[in-house]
Amino acid sequence: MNESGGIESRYQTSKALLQRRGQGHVLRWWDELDQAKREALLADIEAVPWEVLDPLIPALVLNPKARAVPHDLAPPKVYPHVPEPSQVDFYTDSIATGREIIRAGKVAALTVAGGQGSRLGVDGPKGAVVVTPVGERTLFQLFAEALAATCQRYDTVIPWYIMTSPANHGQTLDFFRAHDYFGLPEADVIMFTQGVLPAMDHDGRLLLQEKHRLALAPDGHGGTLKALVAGGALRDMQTRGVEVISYFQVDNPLVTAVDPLFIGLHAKTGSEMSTKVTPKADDVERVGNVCLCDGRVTIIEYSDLPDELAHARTAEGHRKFNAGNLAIHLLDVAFVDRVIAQSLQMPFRRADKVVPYVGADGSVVKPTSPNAVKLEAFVFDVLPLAQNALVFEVDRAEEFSPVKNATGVDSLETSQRDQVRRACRWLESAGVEVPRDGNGEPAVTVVIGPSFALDAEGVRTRVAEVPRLKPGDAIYLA
Ligand code: UD2
Repeated sequence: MNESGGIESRYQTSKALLQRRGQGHVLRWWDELDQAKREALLADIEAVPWEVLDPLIPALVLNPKARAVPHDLAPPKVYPHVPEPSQVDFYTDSIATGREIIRAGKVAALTVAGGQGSRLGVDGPKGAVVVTPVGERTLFQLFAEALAATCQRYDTVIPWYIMTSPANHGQTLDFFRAHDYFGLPEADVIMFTQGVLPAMDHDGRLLLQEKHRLALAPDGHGGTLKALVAGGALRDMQTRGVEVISYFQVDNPLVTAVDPLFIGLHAKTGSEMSTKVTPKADDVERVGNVCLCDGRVTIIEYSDLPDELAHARTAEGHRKFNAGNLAIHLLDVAFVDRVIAQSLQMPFRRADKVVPYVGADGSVVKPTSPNAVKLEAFVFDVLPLAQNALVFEVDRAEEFSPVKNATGVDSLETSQRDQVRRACRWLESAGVEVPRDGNGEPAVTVVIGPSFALDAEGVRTRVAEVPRLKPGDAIYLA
């Protein structure tokens, strides 16, 4: 069959498939498209996972029902940040176990970086945004420095898997190449792309972002597991002997990328998937709520938790659902393999978004209010399937200050403030005098890069290299 015959039969197949679904409008500009654009549009149409999408359109787009919140929610068992006296030995043993696991090369790092940094107003990969108030460090470089320092500390290799989306994969790859992978071996930085789903209008009709392109969106960080398998990354982990994945989001510069205590607790309790939490800042903080439902660790996103539960108090007057999800997880490779092998259909959620689209007259419409539905899966939805899921509480000031919004909460400003606060706490714990203002805030802008120290302990071993600090100093310790 010649080329045009090939594309003609593909066109007829797609046309029939679309018309059966009331989506014939997707091909309305076909006659004016050149060969390359026809090819591109057919490729988009043929890549749509209709077996996933078909049931979701009526369920989530046409007749959306409020997600049923389990009625029998209870707070989870939480391993405290500071061990109870009876737990001290267990924690000490766990740190040693975690270090052995890291040293044995059984840990991989995984960063989910496929989201569209729309809230930050960033064009391009969020990981390429400079987030330190001094030292010009991007998120990706901070993680790269942390992984390099961890590999050096434990004399091991920690492969780093980075999930991108089709929209930012090329830019992410170019960014790492331009920076020579920040000194990491290129073979140990493995990028893989997550799946996409078409955006739709409220009538379930697929939107075109251009006359020859569907409006496509990443399928949520829940797409990580399927993408790990589909792209061969999980197989690569198994080939390397990796047993546990240290999962974190691209937006949190304070994260401990590879945490021996967390890994040790996870291993010693036989957990298949573990998650870090911190006490919520307020009843309705925009984080997931880690709960128990039918005895299974479950995360209920803030947007799905009824107000009466968000404001619920215990008999002692404490917030009942207080374990805020930090999106810092550990997943056993064997668990991911089992879940995907069971071809688990991740539950999808509806997200109402503003999506530009090609209007009836062929021009691009840029709505000012949500006009479209995107469908995304959440990785934490597999937590209930994990045996012995462990919930570990950490100190927010030490591990969590994401850069999500242009201003306000979880912004560049709050994250830079928290980077400096943490650095100054670490310096003072090492006996360094830190000038502070009348409010007790640091009067210096100091950030401690992972290549200088990964924690307060690391600062104590290098305190001789810290210059005397004067008010107004701006120093990045590298
Ligand atoms: C997430 C959690 C929230 C809390 C918070 C901590 C969800 C739904 N909510 O809120 O409970 O833990 O983080 O900061 O997880 N991403 C992809 N591909 C996608 C979508 C997202 O890689 O298709 C990445 C994205 O790059 C970002 C992270 O996932 O690093 C979270 O993205 P989000 O904006 O969906 O979730 P957020 O930040 O509202």
